[in-house]
Amino acid sequence: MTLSLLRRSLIAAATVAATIAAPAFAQTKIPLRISTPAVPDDWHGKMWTVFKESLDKSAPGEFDVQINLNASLFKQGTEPAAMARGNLELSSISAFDIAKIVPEFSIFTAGYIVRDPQHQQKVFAGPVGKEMFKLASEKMEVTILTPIYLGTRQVNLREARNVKTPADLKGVKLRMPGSKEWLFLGEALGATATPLAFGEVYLGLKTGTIDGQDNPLPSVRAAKFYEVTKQIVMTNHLVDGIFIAIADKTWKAMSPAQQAKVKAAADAAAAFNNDNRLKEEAQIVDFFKQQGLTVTTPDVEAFRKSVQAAYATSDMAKTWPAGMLDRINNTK
Ligand code: KDO
Repeated sequence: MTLSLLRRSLIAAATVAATIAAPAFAQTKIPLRISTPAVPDDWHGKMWTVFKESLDKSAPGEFDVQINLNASLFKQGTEPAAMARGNLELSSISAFDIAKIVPEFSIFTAGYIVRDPQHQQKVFAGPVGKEMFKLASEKMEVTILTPIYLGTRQVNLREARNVKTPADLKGVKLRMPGSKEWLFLGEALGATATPLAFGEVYLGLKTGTIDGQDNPLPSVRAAKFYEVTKQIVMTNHLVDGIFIAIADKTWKAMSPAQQAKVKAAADAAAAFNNDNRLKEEAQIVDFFKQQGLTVTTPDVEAFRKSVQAAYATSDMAKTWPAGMLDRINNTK
């Protein structure tokens, strides 16, 4: 065999070996399936693109981020169960979802406890948040990566009416998401709470199967509920939060470096949502007025008193950790 022939056969043999061995070395991407009821135009829908872009940059080729909006993969509220079963890796779960399994968490579903977005931020970032997130993580097989400000919930009605106090909502079929904690909030506002998934609210308002719904105003805009309603009542009844959570099985299988990158991506997504949502909330009322809606201010103190009394005497409040309400109230 000549020298060049020998070289060529060696190269050929090496190529075959490399081809055979390749699959063993090929890096398998970690799938990160996301499911959320958020609509594409809402900030907590758009934030997942920020999450994906952040990971694609910090960990190229390591993760396969799959974003499913509009509850297209899992129904609203079923995400924690899907995560525990291993069918879903990530979601933004609500305090209401958590409260179903961790009753103590229902303190964050109660109206007029968290005062404003800054208060929420301080509560979640401080010892109260740390304790409560740990409790949720332990009982739910998920890890809470970061809290998100969903916005301050307002009442949005199909037909305009004079609403000053909870008594003025008597008989109003107010759509709420379908869990007992949500329905409690709707009833505490004085309305007849009617369960319905977020994706069905637009049609419900259009056809009149419901008289109204409650949501933060950026979501009222993004989901176009203003097209089928006539009034917004600025009750400010719940400074709402959701939480980017990841299935424990996925989280624990990651290296510390991967965990740090996923956490940083979740923080970037949260910051994007929070900044944009706060900015939009500060000037969105004009948008609704331009759309022909009336925006009214009720007697918020009357709502606060009545809603707080409903919670104080509820069975739900008995599940709140001792002293927790005072600790939240005293967070400045
Ligand atoms: C809703 O169904 O009203 C709600 O605002 C509840 C939240 O917890 C959250 O699920 C949200 O919908 C969706 O993300 C859609 O914006």
